[in-house]
Amino acid sequence: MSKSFRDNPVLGSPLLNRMGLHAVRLVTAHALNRLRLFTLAPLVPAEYRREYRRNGFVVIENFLATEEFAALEAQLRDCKGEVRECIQGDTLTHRILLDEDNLELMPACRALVEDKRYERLLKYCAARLKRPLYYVQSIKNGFVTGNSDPQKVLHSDTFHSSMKAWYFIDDVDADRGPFTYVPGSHRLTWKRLKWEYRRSIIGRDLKDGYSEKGSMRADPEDLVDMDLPGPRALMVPRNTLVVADTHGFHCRGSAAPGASRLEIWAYSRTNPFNPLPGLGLRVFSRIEHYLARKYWVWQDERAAKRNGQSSWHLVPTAKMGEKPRPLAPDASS
Ligand SMILES: O=C(O)CCC(=O)C(=O)O
Ligand SMILES: [Fe+2]
Repeated sequence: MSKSFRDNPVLGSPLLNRMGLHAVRLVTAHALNRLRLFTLAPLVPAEYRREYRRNGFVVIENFLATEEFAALEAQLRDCKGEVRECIQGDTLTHRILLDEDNLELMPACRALVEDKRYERLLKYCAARLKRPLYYVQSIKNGFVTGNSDPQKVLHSDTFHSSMKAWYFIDDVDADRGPFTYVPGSHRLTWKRLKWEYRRSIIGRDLKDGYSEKGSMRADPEDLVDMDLPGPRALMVPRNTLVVADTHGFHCRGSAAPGASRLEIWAYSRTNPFNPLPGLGLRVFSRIEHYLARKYWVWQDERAAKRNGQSSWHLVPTAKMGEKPRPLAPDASS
């Protein structure tokens, strides 16, 4: 769904936003999300629904039995499949799309994504019945020389609810950039609505690189303005599942250079103006995977013509488990 104030002259119009365009989009999207969540309530036990509605995230430790976790970990430490890399500041993200071919190569991953508890919780939190996209993901902090990682600044991904989930294979302590969330910041309170309204009027002129594209950054004063508590870093042991509504303010915590985090990452975003949760047909996922791969190849070809590399470029599979090399002496400056 279109969200950029800068690139969309209608959504970015100061006049229309002064008249309430952004605010109306927010209120409508939130009301319809509540309706879809209500429809999907039977999928998930009441305690998780309450936690998600109250905080905007759910944390489940010891998600898999010890032997299941061990099998999954062994498979992920020796990953198969095509790895794509994205460089953001000094941080690398490596991802393997878990489509049918890769699930065939990694049956322990299939066992997780077909685990009904996992699938139903993610679908409920996404308020959508279509399967989320699943990836093996490794976040490698300070593996390259660059500016700071933009994911480490507190932000809301978009104006409406969307679901992301992390099933951690590594212990996530303070050094490994723990997922960090402002509890309750997914709710559309009157103060949040006023903050969003004011921001939307100047949205297209904001210059932090993200807010103007519709992913609002928030600093500590903004949180005070919205009566929100401080961010909570979710330092959790391996074998923990975290599911979050990334409309709420969140970021990746700061990390020690060279620290990495391995996880199964899932993502689902819906049309926020659709009142229905849709269908869960597998064929939709197959089409989505096919289109994603085509898109990446098209981006590779375009980048090659400029003698560059696409933002999600291919790297050898062995890079997934790679340890950091010593950085250049100026890397930390
Ligand atoms: O990796 C993380 O902990 C959070 C990154 C983030 O902001 C996102 O995936 O939307
Ligand atoms: Fe985010």
